[in-house]
Amino acid sequence: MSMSNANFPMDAEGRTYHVGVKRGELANRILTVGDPARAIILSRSLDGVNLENTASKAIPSNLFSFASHRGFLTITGLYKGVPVSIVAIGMGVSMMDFFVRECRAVVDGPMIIIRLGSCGSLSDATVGDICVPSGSYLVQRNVNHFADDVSAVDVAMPYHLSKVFTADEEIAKTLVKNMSLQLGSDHVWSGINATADSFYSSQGRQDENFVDDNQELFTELVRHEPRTMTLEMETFVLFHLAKTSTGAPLIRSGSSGANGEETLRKNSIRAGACMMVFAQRKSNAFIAKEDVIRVEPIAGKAAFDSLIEVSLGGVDALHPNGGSVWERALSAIGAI
Ligand code: R1P
Ligand code: URA
Repeated sequence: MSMSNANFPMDAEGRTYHVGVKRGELANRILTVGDPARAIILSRSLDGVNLENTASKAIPSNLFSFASHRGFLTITGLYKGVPVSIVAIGMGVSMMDFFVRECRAVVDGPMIIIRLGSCGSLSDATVGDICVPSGSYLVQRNVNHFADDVSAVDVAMPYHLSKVFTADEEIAKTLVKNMSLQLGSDHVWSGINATADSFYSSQGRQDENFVDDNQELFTELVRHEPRTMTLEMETFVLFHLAKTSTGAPLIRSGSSGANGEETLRKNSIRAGACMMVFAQRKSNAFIAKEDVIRVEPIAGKAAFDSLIEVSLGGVDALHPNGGSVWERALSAIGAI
């Protein structure tokens, strides 16, 4: 694969280096998940899928899909007549950074990105419940704390806790409403998420094979942010990049680069998240497979309903349908 532009590598076809997507393959509305198997399950809720002829682990043949050499899986189709994409990104903050930046680079106009992930619960939310964060902070292991020559400040802080970056308020409200309709409001929780840079030490898991100094981490998290509800590994980066996103260039005008670009308002990305509780960290319970199978598709429908309910402005502001992978499906339903 030959790439040009060391600053933002793309191949001759215009595919990005890691996610592997190019213009016209990604919709302005994206649902992102960690697990590729979850992406495939959710894709079964998209329009025109023939469930009888689709093996349970297969991507429905009427949908566009692309699996990148770095483990990202993109699936695009229509949901209730609206173009949407599902992107599975794997795990961790770097994967979220690759995903948001590379997707932003190939889509014209404003974007909505919702993450449907799994998490650990520090609140009373139990396994199988859904948590919708109104904001997220980052928990980072302070590696200097574990060095031989530690300063007083390093000793004091084995983990760094960032400020809270907020979800889009309308998206969060819409997610709570739609999740409550699907699962009952008793099973839907609001609060603040903590995104950790590891599944183990930075989420307070005890491991005798390593010195982690994390016995007091839960207490520290609640002291830092009393509304702390969940722990997972990506949402902070999504909210942070949405907050720092600039106005989206509309490349269809034929111009590129700083001169002559039409730009939309700042913060061209609106972001929200919802997580299924897989681990109850207070009781130490872990979700049963049957509960994952039950909750995933229902939560997926509520997330898709939310993704299309929030307005992104007129179609003129969105990525052009012409030449896109969803053009034929829109034309088949007479929408263009
Ligand atoms: C860890 O098991 C993974 O599960 C959570 C965490 O954020 C991390 O990626 O989310 P996903 O189920 O979406 O991957
Ligand atoms: N994902 C996480 O990151 N943590 C958990 O405890 C469960 C799922």
